[in-house]
Amino acid sequence: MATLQKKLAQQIPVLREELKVLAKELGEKKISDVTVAQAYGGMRGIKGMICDTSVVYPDKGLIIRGIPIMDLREKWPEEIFYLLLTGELPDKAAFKALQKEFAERSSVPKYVWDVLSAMPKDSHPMAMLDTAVLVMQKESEFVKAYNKGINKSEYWEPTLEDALNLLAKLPGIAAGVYRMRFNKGKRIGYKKDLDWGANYARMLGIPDKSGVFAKLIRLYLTLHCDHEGGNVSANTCHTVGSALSDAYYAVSAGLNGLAGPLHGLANQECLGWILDTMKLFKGTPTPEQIRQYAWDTLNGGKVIPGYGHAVLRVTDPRFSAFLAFGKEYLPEDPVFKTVATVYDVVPDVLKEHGKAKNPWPNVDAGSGSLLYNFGLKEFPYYTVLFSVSRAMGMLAQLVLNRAMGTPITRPKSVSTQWVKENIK
Ligand code: AMX
Repeated sequence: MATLQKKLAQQIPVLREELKVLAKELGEKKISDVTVAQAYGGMRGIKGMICDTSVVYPDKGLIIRGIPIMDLREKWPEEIFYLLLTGELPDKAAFKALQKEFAERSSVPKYVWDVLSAMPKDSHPMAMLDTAVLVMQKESEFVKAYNKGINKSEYWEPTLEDALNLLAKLPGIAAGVYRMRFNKGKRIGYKKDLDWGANYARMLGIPDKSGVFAKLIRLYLTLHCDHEGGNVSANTCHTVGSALSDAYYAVSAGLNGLAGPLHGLANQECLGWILDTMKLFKGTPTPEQIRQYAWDTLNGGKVIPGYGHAVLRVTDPRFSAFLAFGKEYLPEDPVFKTVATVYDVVPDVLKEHGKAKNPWPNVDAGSGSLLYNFGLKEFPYYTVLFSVSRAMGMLAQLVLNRAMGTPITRPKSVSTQWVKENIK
């Protein structure tokens, strides 16, 4: 099988032809109607963009290029990035080639550390990560090629270069943020003969004699990689990228969205919620105590983090994958046990409460408890881990959109006055 670059070079002309035919034959057909409620309600459910890397079905969860995420949980993140971009899993040679690409591009410019060191010591780790990505914008190969007047049909090639450069550096930057922000001592360098995920685990500096923590990090990176095109981070990255802003601008913008508590920050909030129950009830809480705490949360006008979803209407399979990992490797851990009990109790509470359309857990409900067990206890950091993974999806979408020549995003807004006058 061909390397990622060669594979895409073969696929892209075919894809373009397909799109030309589709646009000609189906261009005038409708795929969605929009209600006033949807226009006021975060555009929920409106089909208004194309994303080929993955699909989220309300009753099945995440499907990557036709493969349910549960069937991919043993795959390594490098394989997932190849799959997101090409629709195929790499063979051994292509997989190794991609791993080598990441290793060769992994060195982080010194100025990144200088900028991060100058930030306030209490900066949020996500603010540090986003700043690091943005400050590397000057490295963009896309910008260099664009300024030289590259043909539009070739935009995807330097965008892929940017994607590979950025992904290769992200584990080092993210681990550096961890060590700097939480006073863990000197940074640990990228080991070129290790895979991308194990490198990240190693550079964090968490002791891992058994290799299970590296397994967890690989799983984490695999499970969070993408969630179709309309979620806040992917959609933001896409919108910014559609102005031909480069990958650094676009991914940094997407990550700023991921940093919100209703999106990626939920994992930090989830573990906080779990630990609060344990503190309140002085140990592993009983189902009844959790029920009481869940009601207190709801009656206090707050959401139960890790539960609910804009699209999903079943237990998120990514949560199930983490639950299975926990049951295999740390079934007796009190925090993990609490997560499992919360799963037994909270859906019924949310059903009874009657507001959330989806009472089931999402990906963020359990991941923190596993990290916590391995000693990664600084939960403001958890969204950074999510980010390293989600960058794969954002970047794969960006490369494909460049290849398809997707135009600048510009939906039409209407005013409340317009609604009053025109909708009867
Ligand atoms: N706890 C309490 N109330 C909830 C709830 C929860 N977990 N999930 C939804 N609701 C409430 C909403 O706040 C909303 O209340 P309102 O009418 O007073 O505004 C009502 O139920 C209807 O919301 P919805 O249509 O079911 O959800 P949504 O599409 O508007 O929002 C989400 C989806 C994820 C933001 C929401 O479920 C939520 O806030 N969950 C908790 C935070 C969380 O886990 N976020 C992570 C999502 C996954 C991710 O991106 N990482």
